[in-house]
Order: sequence, then C-alpha cells, then structure tokens
Amino acid sequence: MDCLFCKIINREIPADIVFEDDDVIAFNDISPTAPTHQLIIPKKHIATLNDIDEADLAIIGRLQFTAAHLAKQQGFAEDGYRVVMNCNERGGQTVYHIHMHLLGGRQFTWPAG
Ligand code: DGP
Repeated sequence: MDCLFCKIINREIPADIVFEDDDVIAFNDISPTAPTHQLIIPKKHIATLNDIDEADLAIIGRLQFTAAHLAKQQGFAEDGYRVVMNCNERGGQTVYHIHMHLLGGRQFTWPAG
C-alpha cells in the first residue's frame, strides 16, 4: 500500500518517533506549527475518519489517551494543548491515514481558520 504513514510505521522512511505500543505510534510532525507538534496514528491503516467502524472505537480512544499521556510527559498538560483531526479536503487532510495532531507549547485561538 502506498501510504506515507504506513511506511513510517514499517520503518521504510525515517521519522522522529516519540511513542509506540502495539496499536499506536507517535512522531514529530515534519512541518511543526507549534513548539510541540506530534502526530499520533493507529498502526491499522484507516484512510479517513469516515472509514472508522465500530471495531475501531478502541483505537480512536487509544489515540486520545496517547495524546494526553504525551502532553503530561512533556510537561504542558496543565497549561493546555490542542488535538486536531482533519477529515478530507475541506477539513485540511493531506495524508490519508488518520492521525491526531497534538499541539502544545503556545496559546491557541478559536475558531480554527
Ligand atoms: P493533515 O493536513 O491533517 O493531513 O496533516 C498531515 C501532517 O503530516 C502535516 O502536518 C505534515 C505531516 N507530514 C507530512 N509528511 C510527513 C513526513 O514525511 N514525515 C512527518 N514526520 N510528517 C509528515
């Protein structure tokens, strides 16, 4: 499968990996938009949020749990942080393997642009 993030999972292309377990891997974003900008992805290939089915619900929880774990571990959980999942073109998705952005280390504004 020609998927960039599957290649990172399989160590076919390099990434700065910050967390890994049986289901999930996390690595630094190549184009950070915050002092901490990491991507948390399931090892299972799921193209978009629209492709999640009931069997994947635990994986989605795992992404969120890992985001909070990484925020605590890196010391910005109490100050606050943002998690984002983009879906399809209007949502700003560019890599079609679902991923949670973990953004920390600065003030974020709302509404999103
Ligand atoms: P999105 O726009 O939500 O699909 O986010 C995709 C993110 O993936 C974007 O912030 C940049 C990041 N990215 C793209 N290619 C690579 C890569 O080869 N390595 C890493 N570490 N991140 C990448």
